Amino acid sequence: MSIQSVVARHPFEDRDTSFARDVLDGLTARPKRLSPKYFYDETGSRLFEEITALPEYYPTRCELAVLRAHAADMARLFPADTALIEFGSGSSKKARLMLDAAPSVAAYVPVDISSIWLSAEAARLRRDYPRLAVLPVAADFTQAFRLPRSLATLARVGFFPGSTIGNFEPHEACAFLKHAARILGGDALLIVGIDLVKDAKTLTAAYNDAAGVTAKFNLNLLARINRELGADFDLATFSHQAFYNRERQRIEMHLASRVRQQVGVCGRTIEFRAGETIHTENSYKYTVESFGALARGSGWTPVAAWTDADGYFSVQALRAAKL
Ligand code: SAH
Ligand code: AVI
Repeated sequence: MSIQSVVARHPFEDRDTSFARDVLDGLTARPKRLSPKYFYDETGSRLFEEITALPEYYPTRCELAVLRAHAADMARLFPADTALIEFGSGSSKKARLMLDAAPSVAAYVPVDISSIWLSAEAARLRRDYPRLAVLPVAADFTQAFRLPRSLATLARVGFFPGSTIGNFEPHEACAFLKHAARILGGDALLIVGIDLVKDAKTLTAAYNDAAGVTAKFNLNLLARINRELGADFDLATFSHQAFYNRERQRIEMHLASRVRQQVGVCGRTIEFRAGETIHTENSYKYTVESFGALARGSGWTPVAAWTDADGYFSVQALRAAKL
C-alpha cells in the first residue's frame, strides 16, 4: 500500500483549486491582496444583501429609484423575444423591476459565482414569474461560460447593475465590456449601473456603516479562507478599513493586521507586520462622461443615461457594434 493511499488527502490541503491558488498568490504578493469575487459565499451574499438596506449605503437605494422611474424607457430599447442576461445577479431585485416593465423578455439568465444563493433566488423567481424561463448559470462572469442552448432563438440584452463593474480596475472593466459584447452578440444592448463621483464624506460613510455590516462582509473573506482552506486567521486581530482614494476616484477596502503575526494558509506561513493590510476591494466611481469614454474605448456606444434626483448613481444603456 502506498503512503498516498494511507494518508487520506485532507480537502484543506488542496492547493490545486483556483481559490487556494489565488489566495496564496494574493497573500504572498506585495502589497497583499485578495479578489473581491471571493467575498460571495453564502454568508457573503447574505451580508451584501444586509449592506444594501443600510442607511449609509446609498447605491442600491438610488439605483432602485432610477429603475423605478425609467425601467419602462429602458424596456422600450429591448427587441422582441429577449433573453435578459444579468451579470452578478445577487438577489435579482433590480431584475424584477426590469421584468415587470419589459413584456418582451421571454427568458431571464442570472449569472452568479455564489451558486447556493443563485439557486435559491432562481426558485423564488420561477414561483413569482411562472411564464418566464428562468435559466441560472453558476459561473465566474470574467471567464468563458456556457449559456443555455434554449437561448439560441432569442435576442440578448445584458444587465449589469449595482456598479459591480466598479469593482474592476478600469482596464479590467474594458476587458469585461469586450467579453460581454462577445457573449451578447453584435448590436446588443447592455444596461449597466454606475456609481458616480461625489463628496468623500458620503462615499466613505457608505463603506463604514455604523452597524458594522460592511466590516463583517470584509472579515468574512478571512472566515471563508479558514472554513474552506483550513487557514488559521484570528479574525479579532484584523480590522476593516475603507477610505476614498481621491486621486484614483475609488473606495479602497483593506483588512489590517492589528499585530505582528504569522498565519497558516494551505500549508504555508504568511507573515504580517503590525498595520500591514490585505487589499480586498476597489470600488471605482465614474462620471457619466468618464464611464461613457471607457465604454466607447471598449467598443460600445452610449445611447442613454439616467440618474437619480441627487445625481449619486446612473444607469446607462450601451449598444455593441454591429457584427
Ligand atoms: N446585481 C445585484 C448584486 C450586486 S453584488 C445588485 O445590483 O444588487 C455583486 C454580485 O456579483 C454578487 O451577487 C456576486 O456573487 C456576484 N459576483 C461578483 N464577482 C463575480 C464574478 N467574477 N462572477 C460571477 N458573479 C460575481
Ligand atoms: C458589489 N459592489 C459594487 C459593492 C460596492 O459597493 O463596491 C460591494 C460592496 N463592498 C462594500 N460594500 C459593498
